[in-house]
Amino acid sequence: MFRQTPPELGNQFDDDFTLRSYLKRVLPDDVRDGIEPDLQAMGELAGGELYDLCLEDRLNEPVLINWDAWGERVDRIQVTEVWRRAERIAAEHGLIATAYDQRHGPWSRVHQFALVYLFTPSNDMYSCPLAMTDGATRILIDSGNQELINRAVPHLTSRDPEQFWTAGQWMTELTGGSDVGLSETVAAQDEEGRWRLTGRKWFTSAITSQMALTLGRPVDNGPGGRGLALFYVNTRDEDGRPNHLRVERLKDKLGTRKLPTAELTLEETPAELVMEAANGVRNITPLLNITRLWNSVTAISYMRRGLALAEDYARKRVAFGATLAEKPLHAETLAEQEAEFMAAFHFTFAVVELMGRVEAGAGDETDAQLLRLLTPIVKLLTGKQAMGVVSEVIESFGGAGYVEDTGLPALLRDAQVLPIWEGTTNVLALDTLRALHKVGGLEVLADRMDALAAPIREPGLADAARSARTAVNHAERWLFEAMDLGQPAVERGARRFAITLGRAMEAALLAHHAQWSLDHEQDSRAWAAAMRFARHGLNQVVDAIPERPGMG
Ligand code: MFK
Repeated sequence: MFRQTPPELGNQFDDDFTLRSYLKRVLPDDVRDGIEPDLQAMGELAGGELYDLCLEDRLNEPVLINWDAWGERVDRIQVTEVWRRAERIAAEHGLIATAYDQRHGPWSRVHQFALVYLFTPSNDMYSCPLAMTDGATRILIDSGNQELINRAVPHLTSRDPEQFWTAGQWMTELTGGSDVGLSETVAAQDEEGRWRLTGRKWFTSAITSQMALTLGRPVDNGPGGRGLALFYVNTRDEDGRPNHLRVERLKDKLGTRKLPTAELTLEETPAELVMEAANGVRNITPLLNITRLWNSVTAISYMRRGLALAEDYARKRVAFGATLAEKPLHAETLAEQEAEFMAAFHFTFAVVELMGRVEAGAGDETDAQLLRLLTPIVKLLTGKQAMGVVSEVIESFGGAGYVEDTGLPALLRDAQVLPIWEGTTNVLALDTLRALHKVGGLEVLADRMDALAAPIREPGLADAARSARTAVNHAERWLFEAMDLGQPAVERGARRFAITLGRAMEAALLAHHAQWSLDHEQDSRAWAAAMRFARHGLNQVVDAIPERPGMG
């Protein structure tokens, strides 16, 4: 009887040409030798034990237990088996610690995010609490609040599973998901001078964490983001009970169903100011910028996972007299997706490198400018690319991709969150304009692209790099013309503008890497991807449409 052969995964580090080739280009030999065993171990877990566990555990979901058997309100969340395993792995493999112990100086972020990239598609979105933990660690360290630093940072950066904490980030309220300045949670000081928060948080992931950073409005403050303040909260009291808060229910979401996302009521929850009693939105943005980069790493990791499965399947599945891999149109369809993935990969890790340099104090002013400008762009672009690639991956399996017990549909459902949380595509397109207004960076971007193009000799790659540069010039011209037409014209074009800058940067980085790979590895895979990617359309900018039609 005919049976279909399921797709299989091997060691996800060994099998990942894109990651290995990239690390070979950018890392000093001693750093690469130092981190490869770590990545190999994570690649083994991700393609083996953890992947199998995700498939076995497919039907389990977290459960909220509000009451214990004896009438005590406990609001405990029972997480899945994968999450319990992932928590230990995260600590032991230093998924947060790696960024902060700085063993490899400016390369520490590359090390950390290579681990995250391998781990994420096999951890049922446990990377969500990790992302917030990373962001919270950064904020606490930079806050200079020594008491909070001493209390929490050793836990957040611990490699011991018994000591390791995660941190939640509770921002979203009924009044505002994107417009955080509308938050209504009230912060008032009790007779002892202790801050207490009262309000509702409407969409709080990482509710299993030991601590959270959240926003509240001190009673005497005005409206908007400036009137909010950033607070630290212990989620449990000394007896392990919910700390003056109720977990009302878990969200019934389209995807990320293994990730418990809750509605919370804060009932005079004890809280501590992290910094000043104002400017909460500004003060929480370093956390957002870190979780946005985690989002991009998650996006490329999902693309890579989908393609690893689709490519393996294509080598085995026979239809119309040959394997799918031997069918020119099937192979071309996957190669097109591979090109999107590789471009997204190089863009994401270029931003990771910037973050690493800036945090280690090894970067200059232009690195900081570029990091601010490119963070919203890489998040919005890779989120969209993940949706496109994963959807094609599902289709490449035919009907099997649409059937739940293959485990494939969950990839698509989960990917749909990537353009939504941590700032939707439009919010981030507007943030790109905000970043340009605040720190500039277009000139620096153009200079970096020229530097990337300089060593390119292969004519096809040189063309790709030229198209990328032309797209940036066009985007810049458009911006000045739209500004003359007024703010609505600028905002209407913001998404196309940001996507154009992002795709141009992707093309430039991929072409640069492809030349290196031809020269140093005699490998043409990146070249083929760069050639395809440049044909996919870099320039999305269109002329602004005036408010009214011209007459006569
Ligand atoms: C596994 C993958 C990892 C993912 C984990 C996912 C967890 C999912 C849970 C969530 O979804 S949590 C909720 C996520 N929510 C958001 O991301 C909010 C999206 N909205 C925005 O980002 C808005 O742009 C924003 C709230 C920031 C707008 O608010 P305002 O009050 O209109 O901001 P405003 O006045 O423009 O900026 C306030 C200050 O912050 C300004 O500085 P100044 O006070 O000095 O002038 C801004 O320049 C600064 N700022 C804003 N965004 C910034 C920033 N600074 C640096 N970086 C940024 N991104």
